[in-house]
Amino acid sequence: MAISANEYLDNFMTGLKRRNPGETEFHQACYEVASTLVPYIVTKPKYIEAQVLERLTEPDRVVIFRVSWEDDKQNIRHNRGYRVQCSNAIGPYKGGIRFHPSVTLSVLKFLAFEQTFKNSLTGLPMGGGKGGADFNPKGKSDHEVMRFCQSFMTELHRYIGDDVDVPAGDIGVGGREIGYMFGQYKRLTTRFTGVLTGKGLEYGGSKIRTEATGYGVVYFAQNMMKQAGTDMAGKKVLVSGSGNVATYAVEKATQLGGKVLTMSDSSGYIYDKDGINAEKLAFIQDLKEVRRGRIEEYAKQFKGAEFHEGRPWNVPCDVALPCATQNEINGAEAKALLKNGMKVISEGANMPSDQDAINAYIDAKVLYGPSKAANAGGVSVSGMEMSQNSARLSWSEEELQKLLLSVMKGIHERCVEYGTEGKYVNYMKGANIAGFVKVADAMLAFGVA
Ligand code: NDP
Ligand code: 2IT
Repeated sequence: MAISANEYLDNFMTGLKRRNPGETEFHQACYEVASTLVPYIVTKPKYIEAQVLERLTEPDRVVIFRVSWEDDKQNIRHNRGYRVQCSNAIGPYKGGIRFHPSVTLSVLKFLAFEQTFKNSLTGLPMGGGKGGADFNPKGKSDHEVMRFCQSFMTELHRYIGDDVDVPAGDIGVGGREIGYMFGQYKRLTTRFTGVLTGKGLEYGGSKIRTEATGYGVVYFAQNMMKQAGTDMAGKKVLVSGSGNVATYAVEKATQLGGKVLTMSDSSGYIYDKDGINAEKLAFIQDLKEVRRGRIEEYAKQFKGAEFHEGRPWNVPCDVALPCATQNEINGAEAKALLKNGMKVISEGANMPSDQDAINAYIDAKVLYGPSKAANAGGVSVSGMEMSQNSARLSWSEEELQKLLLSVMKGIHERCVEYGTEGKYVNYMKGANIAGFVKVADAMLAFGVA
């Protein structure tokens, strides 16, 4: 007799937890995918017999290395560096690098796993990987960051390459860090290739890569809202974070007529009842990117704005765009959002909602755009940066804007195709199944590997 979905899921999770003890973020991400995927694959014996899900949750390889560097006072410092190469079934490993003290193997395994599905959903030929270090860039001088990045790349360069594995930015890694790492790669190998994306425009970067993730998050929300017969105009929007993704999500939501009431950092959030317009956003960008200050300064600068400790999810809104980090919305916060009228959530951060929060959105049947679909605009333009580098060309901004819009529309369509349940679109289910099918079919073509 065929195994039931519940039994399969239980066995799968028991085995996964036994093989990966203590890796709670990795367990969480795998459960989120498996809980929607298993009912689908139990009806498709080819995936079960070939153990595709089991193989996909065991990364192709993980590299862990020491990163030694010298601070400005000539103290010797060291951190732990990683690269998790999850799957190259449909293209070279692709995914960001994160520098944050909370980085662990579990965090990077969850991110690499998610990235594999996300990259598949884009329709572009990219596998999934993620890397990083438990380095804290806060309070470090530019020289310290440069020495750290150079040391990190001195080890990492052996494992990456333009047809092998192409890293990019993530939390704590932006244009400055990519520049230092690309420079070191070039020095070590004498090769000028598209080995990293998110590069400066002077040295092979793509137009709109910086904006792409945040814009894409709003485009995904807009696609969901269009399907439901509404739009962004006049909506009250909450954003968390004040980094790369948050900044351009605020910009695009505002351009489309939304009123953004909040942004945040790890110390708290600002609430501006008048809305964060372009001029105020420019202040935030200078504060965070150039002066590397704290968000509280916003409340001192603009009359009527308030600073609060904690997270912004108790502020009433129509649309929520979490753009900071994983597990930044728990079940109680999700319920508060829903009680206060939230109808749309589009995730900029990776796995910002915990499982209780996701269950609450789906039970309430609101429009829920899960991260692997909603934040795929960034890696999509990274894929376009790779194509431009290979062709030794650079495409116009207009062309790239069109491509980003069409990739986000395509992802939305794939989610609708696999996630429609009567009148409701379960975008999480749609994203997980659509992302899986392409990778799984490629794996089947390779036989046992
Ligand atoms: P940045 O480093 O530019 O910004 C991160 C923001 O999140 C900062 O405001 C930071 O606050 C806040 N933050 C980070 N960690 C925490 C925490 N533990 N608690 C509260 N706030 C926190 O990163 P990005 O904007 O690039 O990334 C944000 C999210 O988007 C991440 O989940 C990332 O994986 C995801 N993402 C990024 C993509 C990209 O292209 N960059 C693509 C797709 C997803 P503070 O300044 O205080 O540290
Ligand atoms: O989570 C992500 O998709 C990213 N950090 C971007 C990855 C990339 O390769 O552009």
